[in-house]
Amino acid sequence: MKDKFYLTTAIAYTSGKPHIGNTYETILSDSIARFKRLDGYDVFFQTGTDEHGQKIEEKASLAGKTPKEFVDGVAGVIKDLWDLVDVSYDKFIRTTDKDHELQVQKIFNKLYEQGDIYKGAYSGWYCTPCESFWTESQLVDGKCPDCGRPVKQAQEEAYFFKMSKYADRLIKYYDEHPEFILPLSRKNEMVNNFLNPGLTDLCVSRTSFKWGVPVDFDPKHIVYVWLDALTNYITGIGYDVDGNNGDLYNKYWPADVHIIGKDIIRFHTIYWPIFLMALGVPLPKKVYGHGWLLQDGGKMSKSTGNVMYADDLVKFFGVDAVRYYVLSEMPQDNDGLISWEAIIEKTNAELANVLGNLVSRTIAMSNKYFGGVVENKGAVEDVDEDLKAVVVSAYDKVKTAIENYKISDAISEALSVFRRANKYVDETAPWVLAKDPAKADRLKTVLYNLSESIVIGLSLMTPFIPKSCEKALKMMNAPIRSYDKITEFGLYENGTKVAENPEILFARLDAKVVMEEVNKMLEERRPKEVKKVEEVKEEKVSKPQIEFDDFAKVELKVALITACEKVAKSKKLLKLTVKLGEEVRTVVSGIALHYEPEYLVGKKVVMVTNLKPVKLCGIESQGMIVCAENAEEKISFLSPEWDIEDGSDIF
Ligand code: ME8
Repeated sequence: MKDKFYLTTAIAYTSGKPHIGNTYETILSDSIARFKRLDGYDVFFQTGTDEHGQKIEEKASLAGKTPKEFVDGVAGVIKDLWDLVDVSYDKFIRTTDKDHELQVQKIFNKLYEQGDIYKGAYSGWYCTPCESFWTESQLVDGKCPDCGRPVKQAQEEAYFFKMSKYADRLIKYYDEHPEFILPLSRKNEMVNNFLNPGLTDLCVSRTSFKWGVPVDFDPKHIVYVWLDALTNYITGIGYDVDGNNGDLYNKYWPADVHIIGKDIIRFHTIYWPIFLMALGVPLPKKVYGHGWLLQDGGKMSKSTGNVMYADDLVKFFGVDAVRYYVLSEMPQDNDGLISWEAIIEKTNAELANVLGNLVSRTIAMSNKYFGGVVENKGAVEDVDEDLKAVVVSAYDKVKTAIENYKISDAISEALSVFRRANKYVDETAPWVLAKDPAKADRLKTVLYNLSESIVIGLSLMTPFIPKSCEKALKMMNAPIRSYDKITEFGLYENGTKVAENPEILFARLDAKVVMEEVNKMLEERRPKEVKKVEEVKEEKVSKPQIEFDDFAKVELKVALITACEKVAKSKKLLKLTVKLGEEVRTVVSGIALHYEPEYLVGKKVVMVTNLKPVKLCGIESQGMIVCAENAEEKISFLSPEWDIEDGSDIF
């Protein structure tokens, strides 16, 4: 019987369209799933969407939709995107699936009944008209930061999970399973920063919003989104709290690996195992926290601008060039970089020049010299042995790299087959052999060895770039090589006829031409151009020096723009709603000639928060958005370089 392999991705938030970083994770998981299937495992691959919570409730309301309408739309977008990049999942779970929601309620009940969850109180400063809790530091002059009215000390009931009860068991589990957390450095981080200082009980219910799974015996409480989301890994395959588990669960649990990003390792290696221990369910075998795909050196986030999306990239480069780039550029335990230029360079250097070129010239030579028929005429030379040695040893190297979650190494091992074969073309110089009729058999053997190397190389590349490999194997007129025979050389059927008119697998890209198109697309999405100002600008005079204390009077914070509209009576003004942590304010800003309102929603900007409020066109502006202006009077707001929380101080 085949060994089973159950792998999962994190489930994506349905707060908006996933960027290429989120998409990387599903491509990464997909390439592992595909390799394992080819390697003889009985694989189950689950992905899906995380659809509850306050943020999604807010986004839906901003979009004028019910939360369910909103998440249905975004889940559809996510599914389409995963399909576009050829993610071969077996199950797509949504946390709004009824069977999942039911199990979440039952899990909460069970944990409550056995005493792991208890009812307690959450205390803080309460503003009655706003129905909001604030911490001491959030108050402005001791008053509600939203409406400025007095606040009072209040307590609100909430449910808590007894995390500390399980801390020792978890540390023991880590020690007994050194392979549980990958990369290893993360384990120490979890132990030193969270477990050793002692776990505090976790608040596992909320009453401040409605969009979630209600606690069934106390429905004004909504189950904490992480408790809801994490359980997808078992509910998706048919876990049942009452013991009526489905066949998939019985077969596939525990998961062999949860693949997630580095930012959510704590939830997966502390909360999740503890919830499972409390439920009496075996723990997953491994949690792999991959690095981040960074754009222009900064973290990519749905809420900051300038984000790359897989569908745009696919439009320019095709799906496999995108898969290939992200997989080969991400190291195992570090972050990776992505840019349009780097994708062009890599596609040309590796996919076009090494892989595509070998396939096309080998097929072209077979057609030119032998009417497309490939035959092995034996008579092995040293150079053939050398080629074979590299080709037949590639599988073990790819496999070892995959098993250690070193996917970029696995790709470069697979590519090494094509590199070696290209070198073999130079070494054997088929065009010279072709000139001498006495060397026809040798030329046949050379082309056979190349064809066989190509089939093995394509079979190893299939998990990473499946469609192109399928296409190329068709051109070679050969099936994918089964992995249990992939270390043998010489199975390419003698007398096979290759395609007469092979397609170009990866066309060489002209960076200048592609970048012009890319910039045109990006420019169209950017805010409106401001007309160039013809008159010469007054020379700017530097301002006089100030003391630090003068500067310190200005309070600057990171603000998230949650809504934006034109001010009816003005051409220049936009009315923005901004969020500063728990606080929400209205700001009127003179940037309407430079930005479309829709473009600004979701952006994080720098805001002066202690300017005296002023009324502009009848609207009270409670702060100022800071902008930069160039010599042509083009204006740009300023954003943090990575996705720092709104409300953060700037100094
Ligand atoms: O975290 N590069 O969802 P999410 C690589 N719903 N990976 C990235 C990334 C980047 N730039 N940005 C994000 C959530 N990710 C939760 C998960 S699981 C029970 C709940 C990764 O849509 C991120 O680390 O914000 C996460 O693993 C995945 O994308 C989905 O992120």
